[in-house]
Amino acid sequence: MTRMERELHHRDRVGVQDAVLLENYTDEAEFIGNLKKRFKEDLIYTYIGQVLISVNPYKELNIYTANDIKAYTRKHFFEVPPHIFAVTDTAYRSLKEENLEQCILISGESGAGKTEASRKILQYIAEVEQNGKVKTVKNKLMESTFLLEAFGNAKTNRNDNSSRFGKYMDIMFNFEGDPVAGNVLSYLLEKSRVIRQAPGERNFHIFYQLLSSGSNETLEELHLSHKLEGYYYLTDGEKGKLKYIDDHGDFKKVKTSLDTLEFPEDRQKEIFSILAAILNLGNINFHTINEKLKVRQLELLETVSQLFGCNPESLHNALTHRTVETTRDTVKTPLDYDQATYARDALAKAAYDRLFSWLVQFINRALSPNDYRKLLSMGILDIYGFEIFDKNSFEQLCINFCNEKLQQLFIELTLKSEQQEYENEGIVWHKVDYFDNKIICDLIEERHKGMISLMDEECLRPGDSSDLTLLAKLDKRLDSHSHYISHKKADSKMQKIMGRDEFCLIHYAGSVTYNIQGFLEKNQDLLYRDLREVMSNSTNTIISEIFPAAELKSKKMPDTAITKFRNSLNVLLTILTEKQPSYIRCIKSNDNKAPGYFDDQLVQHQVQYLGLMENLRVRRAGFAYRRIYEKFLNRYKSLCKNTWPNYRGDPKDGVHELVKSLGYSSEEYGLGKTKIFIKHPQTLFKTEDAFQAKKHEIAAIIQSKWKAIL
Ligand code: AD9
Ligand code: MG
Repeated sequence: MTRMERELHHRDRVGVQDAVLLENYTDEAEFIGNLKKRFKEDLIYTYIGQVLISVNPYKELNIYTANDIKAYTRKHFFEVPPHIFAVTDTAYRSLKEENLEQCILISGESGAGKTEASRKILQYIAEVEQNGKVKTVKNKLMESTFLLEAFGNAKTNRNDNSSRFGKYMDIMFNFEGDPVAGNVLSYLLEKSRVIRQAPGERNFHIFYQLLSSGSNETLEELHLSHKLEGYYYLTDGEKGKLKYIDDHGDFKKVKTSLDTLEFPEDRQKEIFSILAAILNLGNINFHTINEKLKVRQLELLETVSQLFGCNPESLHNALTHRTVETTRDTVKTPLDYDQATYARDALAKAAYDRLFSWLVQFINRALSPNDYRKLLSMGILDIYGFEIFDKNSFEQLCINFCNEKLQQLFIELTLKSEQQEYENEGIVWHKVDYFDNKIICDLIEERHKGMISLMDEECLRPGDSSDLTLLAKLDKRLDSHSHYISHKKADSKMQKIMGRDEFCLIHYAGSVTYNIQGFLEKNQDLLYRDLREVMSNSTNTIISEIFPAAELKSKKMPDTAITKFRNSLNVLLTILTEKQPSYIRCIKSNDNKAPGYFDDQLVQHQVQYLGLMENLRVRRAGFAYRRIYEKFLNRYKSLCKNTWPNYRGDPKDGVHELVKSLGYSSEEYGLGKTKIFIKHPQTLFKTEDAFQAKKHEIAAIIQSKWKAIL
């Protein structure tokens, strides 16, 4: 059976592997029907050209074995069924053979399968080249992702293992193509989770792992007990243990990771001590004695101080007072109950957030290259997906803004660049319209006018600024923007569900209503100087490192949280645009984590906002496949007597000869400056089939000749 016949034979049952092959390619229902058909057969991967679509199966599939890895190694992209290994292998070959730096960009909403996808990529890289020398680096890469997930992931109402930080991991290869080093950049950890969780959600995994698995002795040393309900910072959300999360087993894995990454034993102790300090700190309360605010549980204060490695009196003082420096002198003012509670929580958040950054730095040292010869890198971007909860806050705005920026990058790199390539190569084609979400990115980040500027202005304004004055400002200044809906501007139906302290943004992925409460505080991200000072004198070496004394001397106002985030995102985008991108678009199959269930409506929504139909139209309107002349000629030269066995002229002319003899019609292909463009994949398949037949023919001839000689 030829490839074409096989293709047709299977099509009824398993759909088409590349949506470019769909007859009614503009028909969304047919596109989704194809995904569904494949999903029902456990075929979760489908292409749009080079872009991989992955639909979360919510069950373990037996498709990631060592044999599968072998099956995808050194294969042409279109010769094997769609798979994340095919994308990884193609990127890896391009890095190794063409010396091009790569990045793999994984997008999709929360729970769609991004983190799982990034693990599979790493698995492939770790196994594809078996070289004993680099085994330790590979182990370290795998272990570091596990460790970061323990500290940076949590159960949310969307995903039991939701990434609460953005992660960009560079894997660096030497000239032989072996992974020899790595580097991780982390983005904005959702630190408010340390002190509070929404109903049904959990704090970061590591707290539960520590409590459920440390031996009694270790827990005693850390002044902890197994009882989750004993900790104020753990009681807001999901109560107790979850059957389907193995905290006990995971803790052992965390220990293994720490050992593999060579965290010294005393550093490990310090890490756990900080975690224990945070849990105990959350239980501290305040009361007033003789009109003075004091910590209610002095014994607990002793414990926390011991765990943080700081002086109890100083900590007591710093939790209940604030020193303000004016131009002339310093004034120490007592805090009221709310301010002290705020200070306590701010300390817990800062300690955890800075500990996380410290871990990333330590991991980077463990993964750093041994020598400084030129290395090529492959970056994997796995960030938190687009989120819509019943109640959305500052954190969701940051996460969704990040997703807007990535969608913008996708548009830049695939839709715009596709046009650019035709222009560069001098190929005629018809432009396709698509929704460009730049308008929403601008609404958020435009200098002086966008939300970020307005938020920062309100944070820095002395006097009576509050969340509500910020909301009033946003409502007034952004009133005319088509993607900003204030309570006043909303229609009557929407007004009923929208609070007066809310605003709504029409994101590329859907409308999200944000509650303004806490925006200013979270953006300002203030930790009183007194607490930073106490921490900087700590005997816990990690604590004194992450609260450096030098920070206290700086007179410069630190950037706000969202400004820091925007700046680091823009740096990331610059890094990404300099690399060869591959795209994985993850789709969530249903909202209930149900294995094998395909919710048509939910998928349709994602197909729409991910712009997959536009992606497909652009792909079809243009040319589905393109190849550099030399490569095309090299592979198929045996199919034409004028180019076989060697063609000595200009490769472009050779390709022209070749396609003429193959009988390509003139609308079927275009000859650019450096590449041949082929309109329909079927044409290339036919050529590939002819090539395979020819190969066998040639092999048979050679074999019979050998036989004759022998
Ligand atoms: V978030 O934005 O970090 O909240 P992700 O990262 O997109 O989200 P994740 O990869 O964590 O989602 O996937 C969620 C769950 O779906 C996993 O815990 C698995 O149970 C399940 N999943 C995802 N991809 C696969 C897969 N290829 N095979 C089997 C999968 N299960
Ligand atoms: Mg994730």
